[in-house]
Amino acid sequence: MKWMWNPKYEAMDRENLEQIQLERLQAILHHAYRHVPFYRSLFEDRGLGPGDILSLKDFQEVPFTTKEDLLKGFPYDFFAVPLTKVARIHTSSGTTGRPIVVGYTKRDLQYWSHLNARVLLAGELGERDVLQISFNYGLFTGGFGFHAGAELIGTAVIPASAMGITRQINVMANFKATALVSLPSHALRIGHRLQEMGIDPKDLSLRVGFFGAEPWSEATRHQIEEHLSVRALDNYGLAEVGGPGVAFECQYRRGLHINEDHFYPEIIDPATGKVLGAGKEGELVLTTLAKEAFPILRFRTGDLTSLDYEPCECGRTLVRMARVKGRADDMFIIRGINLFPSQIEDILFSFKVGPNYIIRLYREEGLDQMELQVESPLYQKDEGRNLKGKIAGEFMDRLTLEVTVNLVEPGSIKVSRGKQQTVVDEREI
Ligand code: DLL
Repeated sequence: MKWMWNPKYEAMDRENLEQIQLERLQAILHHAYRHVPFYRSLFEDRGLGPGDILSLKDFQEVPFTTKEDLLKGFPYDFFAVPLTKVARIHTSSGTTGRPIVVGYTKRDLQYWSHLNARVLLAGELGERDVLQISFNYGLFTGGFGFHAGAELIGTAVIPASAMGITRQINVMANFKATALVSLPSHALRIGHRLQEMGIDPKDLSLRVGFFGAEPWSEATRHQIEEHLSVRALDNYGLAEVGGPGVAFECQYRRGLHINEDHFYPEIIDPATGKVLGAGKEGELVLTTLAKEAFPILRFRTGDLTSLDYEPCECGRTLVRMARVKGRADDMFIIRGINLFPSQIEDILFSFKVGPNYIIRLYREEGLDQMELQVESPLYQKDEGRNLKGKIAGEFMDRLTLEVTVNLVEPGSIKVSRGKQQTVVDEREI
């Protein structure tokens, strides 16, 4: 029970846990049915009532909710409480003006802070620690989510937020940060800059880092651990179900424990929607079990993983999800911003370019970069330079994303017969 924030739930035997899940599911189904017209019609279309779900197995009758559904409900259609009861609003990252808007009641915020405390305590964070949070404090869920969790534990928090790498390093060194919360790619950049500055990471006070919000690999973990002299732990979450605090690694690092008393996980075959058994890889589907403002039923996360129900050596019985293997759709994440190629296309095609283009993702000194190669008759002309600047400006305006635009000769981009491969990802994660 050491290093568990809520041992009662984190180490509960499965029979009791499933009973709690079922009771909470039934309550959330009623709540969603009563207060969100989308769910009411979803049920009615199938001739189902929320009272028809008598077991976890029955729950598989409930249709999925997708990102597209949520976008159609912009901004507040999925809120299950009036705005007077909403205490906080965040959004999913990576948007073209219509993000997925999520809300929290006071109680949701309380629960959320406990869930993040679980993540941090599993990394043995305590009152003696100084935690630097390098996630953006804003509409993104990362900064505020971890902040509240750390405050519960009683750790000294440095809300560094999104500032430049060198300033992050100065703060880290001067304030003697012992722990770091950031994107893994951000930690890599910090590591590279430390090398450039000739700073030995062992001279810093860092000992543990909590990284998430984008895919990363074991290879990246090794690099971060070496360059920053920290123990690196993975954590997973998404705005649609509340932000960070959904799943986290313990010190054994054999998968990420899902906070199952708050999120009911299923793995489905992304092509057929069929529920797959333990150990099978597929798309993660999540249902919130206790959210008041923004309950979500069977949300298709798009993230590919598998579930392992064997109890862990740490004593937690919470199921473990494997490190996210990739996406079931074509979403990609650049510097923590989630994007679909269609969003890039929307901006590109508001200019007279195309029809073919390539999105090249690569990394320079640890920093994600995006190059857009797009066909245009102006590719060798002076006006071309102007056009490139305008396109890049539009990306900055609409997505706060720095991109390099290169115009290429019309017809020079190879068109494939099947699904066009528009994203070339050269980043080693
Ligand atoms: O990224 C919430 C978060 C904040 C998680 C801070 C962890 C730490 P979104 O912006 O909605 O929310 O992006 C969610 O990011 O569906 C995954 O595709 C991806 N993702 C998040 N964590 C991981 C991870 C936050 N540990 C989307 N490994 C998710 C791989 C991750 N992918």
